[in-house]
Amino acid sequence: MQSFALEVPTAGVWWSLFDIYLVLGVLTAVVVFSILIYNVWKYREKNTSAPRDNKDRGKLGPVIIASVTLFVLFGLAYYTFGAISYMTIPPNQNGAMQIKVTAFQWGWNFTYPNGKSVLNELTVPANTTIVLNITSRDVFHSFGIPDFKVKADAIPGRHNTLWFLAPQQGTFVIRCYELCGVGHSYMVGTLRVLDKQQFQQWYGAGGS
Ligand SMILES: [Cu+2]
Repeated sequence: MQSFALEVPTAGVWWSLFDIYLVLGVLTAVVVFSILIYNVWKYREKNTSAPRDNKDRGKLGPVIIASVTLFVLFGLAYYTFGAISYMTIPPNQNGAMQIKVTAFQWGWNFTYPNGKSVLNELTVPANTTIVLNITSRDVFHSFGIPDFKVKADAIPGRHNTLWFLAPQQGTFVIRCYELCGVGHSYMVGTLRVLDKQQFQQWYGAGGS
Protein backbone atom coordinates (compact mmCIF):
# COMPACT_ATOMS: atom_id res chain seq x y z
CA MET A 1 0.00 0.00 0.00
CA GLN A 2 2.69 2.41 1.05
CA SER A 3 4.82 1.67 -2.04
CA PHE A 4 1.79 2.11 -4.32
CA ALA A 5 0.94 5.34 -2.53
CA LEU A 6 4.41 6.74 -3.24
CA GLU A 7 3.97 6.07 -6.96
CA VAL A 8 0.84 8.24 -6.98
CA PRO A 9 2.15 11.83 -7.26
CA THR A 10 -0.50 13.44 -5.03
CA ALA A 11 -0.32 10.70 -2.41
CA GLY A 12 3.49 10.77 -2.47
CA VAL A 13 3.54 14.47 -1.58
CA TRP A 14 0.87 13.92 1.07
CA TRP A 15 2.83 11.08 2.69
CA SER A 16 6.13 13.01 2.68
CA LEU A 17 4.36 15.88 4.43
CA PHE A 18 2.83 13.42 6.90
CA ASP A 19 6.25 11.86 7.58
CA ILE A 20 7.88 15.26 8.26
CA TYR A 21 5.17 16.18 10.79
CA LEU A 22 5.34 12.72 12.35
CA VAL A 23 9.13 12.85 12.79
CA LEU A 24 9.02 16.40 14.18
CA GLY A 25 6.16 15.48 16.51
CA VAL A 26 8.02 12.46 17.88
CA LEU A 27 11.22 14.52 18.20
CA THR A 28 9.35 17.23 20.14
CA ALA A 29 7.84 14.59 22.43
CA VAL A 30 11.29 13.04 23.10
CA VAL A 31 12.83 16.45 23.95
CA VAL A 32 9.89 17.58 26.14
CA PHE A 33 9.67 14.31 28.07
CA SER A 34 13.46 14.14 28.50
CA ILE A 35 13.52 17.65 30.02
CA LEU A 36 10.49 16.80 32.16
CA ILE A 37 11.97 13.57 33.53
CA TYR A 38 15.38 15.18 34.04
CA ASN A 39 13.84 18.02 36.05
CA VAL A 40 11.62 15.71 38.08
CA TRP A 41 14.74 13.78 39.00
CA LYS A 42 16.99 16.78 39.57
CA TYR A 43 14.55 18.74 41.72
CA ARG A 44 13.12 15.79 43.63
CA GLU A 45 12.53 16.40 47.33
CA LYS A 46 15.64 15.93 49.41
CA ASN A 47 16.08 15.79 53.17
CA THR A 48 18.27 18.86 53.29
CA SER A 49 17.57 22.41 54.21
CA ALA A 50 20.04 23.72 51.64
CA PRO A 51 18.62 26.56 49.54
CA ARG A 52 17.45 25.65 46.05
CA ASP A 53 19.74 26.30 43.13
CA ASN A 54 17.98 29.30 41.68
CA LYS A 55 20.68 30.97 39.65
CA ASP A 56 20.01 33.06 36.60
CA ARG A 57 20.83 30.78 33.68
CA GLY A 58 21.49 33.55 31.19
CA LYS A 59 19.68 34.45 28.02
CA LEU A 60 21.40 32.24 25.47
CA GLY A 61 19.08 29.24 26.03
CA PRO A 62 15.83 31.03 25.18
CA VAL A 63 17.44 32.73 22.17
CA ILE A 64 18.59 29.38 20.78
CA ILE A 65 15.19 27.78 21.42
CA ALA A 66 13.35 30.70 19.76
CA SER A 67 15.70 30.63 16.75
CA VAL A 68 15.35 26.88 16.22
CA THR A 69 11.56 27.13 16.61
CA LEU A 70 11.34 29.96 14.07
CA PHE A 71 13.57 28.09 11.64
CA VAL A 72 11.50 24.90 11.93
CA LEU A 73 8.15 26.74 11.65
CA PHE A 74 9.23 28.71 8.57
CA GLY A 75 10.61 25.53 6.99
CA LEU A 76 7.32 23.72 7.65
CA ALA A 77 5.24 26.63 6.33
CA TYR A 78 7.34 26.76 3.16
CA TYR A 79 7.08 23.01 2.58
CA THR A 80 3.37 22.86 3.45
CA PHE A 81 2.37 25.73 1.13
CA GLY A 82 4.52 24.14 -1.58
CA ALA A 83 2.61 20.87 -1.17
CA ILE A 84 -0.73 22.68 -1.22
CA SER A 85 0.06 24.47 -4.47
CA TYR A 86 1.31 21.20 -5.96
CA MET A 87 -2.01 19.54 -5.11
CA THR A 88 -3.99 22.55 -6.39
CA ILE A 89 -2.38 23.27 -9.76
CA PRO A 90 -2.57 20.40 -12.25
CA PRO A 91 0.75 19.77 -14.02
CA ASN A 92 0.69 18.91 -17.71
CA GLN A 93 -2.63 20.70 -18.32
CA ASN A 94 -2.46 20.16 -22.08
CA GLY A 95 -2.36 16.39 -22.00
CA ALA A 96 -4.89 16.24 -19.19
CA MET A 97 -8.33 14.73 -19.44
CA GLN A 98 -11.10 16.98 -18.11
CA ILE A 99 -14.07 15.28 -16.50
CA LYS A 100 -17.08 16.99 -14.95
CA VAL A 101 -18.30 15.69 -11.62
CA THR A 102 -21.79 16.55 -10.42
CA ALA A 103 -22.66 15.48 -6.90
CA PHE A 104 -26.25 14.93 -5.83
CA GLN A 105 -28.23 13.31 -3.03
CA TRP A 106 -26.81 10.64 -3.10
CA GLY A 107 -24.33 9.85 -5.78
CA TRP A 108 -21.92 11.15 -8.39
CA ASN A 109 -22.39 11.84 -12.05
CA PHE A 110 -19.31 11.85 -14.27
CA THR A 111 -19.46 13.58 -17.66
CA TYR A 112 -16.66 13.10 -20.19
CA PRO A 113 -15.51 15.50 -22.96
CA ASN A 114 -17.34 13.40 -25.59
CA GLY A 115 -20.62 13.71 -23.71
CA LYS A 116 -20.51 10.24 -22.20
CA SER A 117 -22.16 10.30 -18.79
CA VAL A 118 -21.74 7.65 -16.11
CA LEU A 119 -23.24 7.23 -12.67
CA ASN A 120 -21.06 6.47 -9.63
CA GLU A 121 -18.22 4.88 -11.57
CA LEU A 122 -15.30 7.00 -12.72
CA THR A 123 -13.24 5.25 -15.38
CA VAL A 124 -9.90 6.83 -16.32
CA PRO A 125 -6.78 5.87 -18.27
CA ALA A 126 -3.56 5.11 -16.36
CA ASN A 127 -0.59 7.49 -16.56
CA THR A 128 -2.75 10.42 -17.58
CA THR A 129 -3.36 13.60 -15.65
CA ILE A 130 -7.06 13.68 -14.82
CA VAL A 131 -8.60 17.04 -13.96
CA LEU A 132 -11.99 16.91 -12.28
CA ASN A 133 -14.34 19.87 -12.41
CA ILE A 134 -16.54 19.37 -9.37
CA THR A 135 -19.91 20.86 -8.53
CA SER A 136 -23.19 19.89 -6.88
CA ARG A 137 -26.77 20.03 -8.01
CA ASP A 138 -28.35 20.21 -4.55
CA VAL A 139 -26.56 20.47 -1.20
CA PHE A 140 -22.90 20.63 -0.13
CA HIS A 141 -20.92 17.45 -0.79
CA SER A 142 -17.21 16.76 -0.84
CA PHE A 143 -15.54 14.53 -3.40
CA GLY A 144 -12.52 12.52 -2.26
CA ILE A 145 -10.38 9.56 -3.31
CA PRO A 146 -8.65 8.42 -0.09
CA ASP A 147 -5.92 6.32 -1.78
CA PHE A 148 -4.88 9.34 -3.84
CA LYS A 149 -5.16 11.82 -0.95
CA VAL A 150 -7.24 14.22 -3.00
CA LYS A 151 -10.47 15.91 -1.96
CA ALA A 152 -12.52 18.91 -3.06
CA ASP A 153 -15.84 20.36 -1.96
CA ALA A 154 -18.82 20.01 -4.29
CA ILE A 155 -20.86 23.20 -3.89
CA PRO A 156 -23.94 24.21 -5.89
CA GLY A 157 -23.11 27.12 -8.23
CA ARG A 158 -19.38 26.68 -7.78
CA HIS A 159 -16.75 24.67 -9.64
CA ASN A 160 -13.77 23.30 -7.76
CA THR A 161 -10.99 21.48 -9.55
CA LEU A 162 -8.86 18.61 -8.42
CA TRP A 163 -6.25 16.58 -10.28
CA PHE A 164 -4.73 13.15 -9.89
CA LEU A 165 -2.72 10.63 -11.84
CA ALA A 166 -2.88 6.87 -11.47
CA PRO A 167 0.38 5.10 -12.36
CA GLN A 168 -1.23 1.72 -12.90
CA GLN A 169 -4.52 -0.12 -13.29
CA GLY A 170 -6.69 -0.73 -10.28
CA THR A 171 -9.95 -0.10 -8.52
CA PHE A 172 -10.31 2.50 -5.80
CA VAL A 173 -12.98 3.94 -3.56
CA ILE A 174 -14.55 7.38 -3.99
CA ARG A 175 -16.29 8.86 -0.97
CA CYS A 176 -18.37 11.84 0.03
CA TYR A 177 -16.70 13.78 2.87
CA GLU A 178 -19.49 16.20 3.74
CA LEU A 179 -22.50 15.11 5.77
CA CYS A 180 -25.21 15.63 3.15
CA GLY A 181 -28.29 13.82 4.38
CA VAL A 182 -29.48 10.36 5.36
CA GLY A 183 -27.87 8.71 2.32
CA HIS A 184 -24.44 10.24 3.01
CA SER A 185 -22.77 7.05 4.24
CA TYR A 186 -23.92 5.22 1.09
CA MET A 187 -22.52 7.92 -1.19
CA VAL A 188 -19.67 5.73 -2.35
CA GLY A 189 -18.35 5.56 -5.89
CA THR A 190 -15.69 3.57 -7.68
CA LEU A 191 -12.61 4.76 -9.50
CA ARG A 192 -11.58 2.32 -12.21
CA VAL A 193 -8.15 2.84 -13.76
CA LEU A 194 -7.62 1.08 -17.09
CA ASP A 195 -4.56 1.01 -19.32
CA LYS A 196 -4.77 3.47 -22.18
CA GLN A 197 -5.89 0.94 -24.82
CA GLN A 198 -8.59 -0.57 -22.64
CA PHE A 199 -9.74 2.91 -21.79
CA GLN A 200 -10.01 3.93 -25.44
CA GLN A 201 -12.15 0.85 -26.10
CA TRP A 202 -14.41 1.70 -23.19
CA TYR A 203 -14.49 5.40 -24.02
CA GLY A 204 -15.34 4.86 -27.67
CA ALA A 205 -18.06 2.36 -26.85
CA GLY A 206 -20.57 5.02 -25.81
CA GLY A 207 -22.47 3.16 -23.09
CA SER A 208 -20.93 2.02 -19.83
CU1 LIG B 1 -22.55 13.79 0.17
